[in-house]
Amino acid sequence: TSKRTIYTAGRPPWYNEHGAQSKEAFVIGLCGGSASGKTTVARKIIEALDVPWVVLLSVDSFYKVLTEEQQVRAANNEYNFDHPDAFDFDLIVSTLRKLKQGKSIKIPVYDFASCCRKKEWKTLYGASVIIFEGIMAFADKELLKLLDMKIFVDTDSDIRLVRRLRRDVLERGRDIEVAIKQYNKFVKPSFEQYIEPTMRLADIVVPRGGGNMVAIDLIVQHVHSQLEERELGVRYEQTMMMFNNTVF
Ligand code: UZR
Ligand code: MG
Repeated sequence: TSKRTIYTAGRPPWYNEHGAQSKEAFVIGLCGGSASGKTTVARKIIEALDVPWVVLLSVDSFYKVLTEEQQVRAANNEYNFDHPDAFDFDLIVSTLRKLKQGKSIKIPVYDFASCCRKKEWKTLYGASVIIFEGIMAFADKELLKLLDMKIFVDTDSDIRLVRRLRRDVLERGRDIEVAIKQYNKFVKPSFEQYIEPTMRLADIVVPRGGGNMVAIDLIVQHVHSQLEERELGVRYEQTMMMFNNTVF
């Protein structure tokens, strides 16, 4: 296996058009407004994909640790958690890049009660498919380069508002007035300014969200064909090495 084939023209079949090895994990970026149904779409994709190694990674894990002054503002509901500046994109990009290369990574565990990272980080192992979801999944140029398929979940804002309030009040124990105030002050303007414009970066827009099984089926078909293509690359490489062993 030490002999190398010299290519004089074209690119080896296991390299993609950007000159990178295409045997990396397939990364799906999943963006959409708060409470648009991103997690449901991700879960449906994972179920329908039916491949053993899938990882779901959330932008929510990468909130920045707040300074004392920011913590005071957060306690008074004056800190904007829906702004791109609230996220640690450097850590997101380096982490996702490693995971894509098949390396194991550690992700921070964010505690919304203290607005801090917990002491213990969570270990994730490489997968064949990575789903990266969050309101800011398309908000960084370097991050976008890592995404092989970009999906935007487009759910009406009244549906999102109702879901968001229900989740804040029933699941997160927040006061309804505070939740409404936060929605109007931060969630809605940030959606309009930073999230909705990134819809045009998507390869696929899924109207309505998790109930749209036609869209989910189409997405899954594409991922399956991409995985097959990558496995073909592996088989071709093995064939070449066997050829070399036999001939030389
Ligand atoms: P999504 N969020 C929480 O409040 N608590 C959590 O545990 C996770 C998320 C909020 C977050 C942002 N802001 O507005 C929104 N805060 O949910 C993003 N605080 O999450 O995409 O699931 O709606
Ligand atoms: Mg979520």
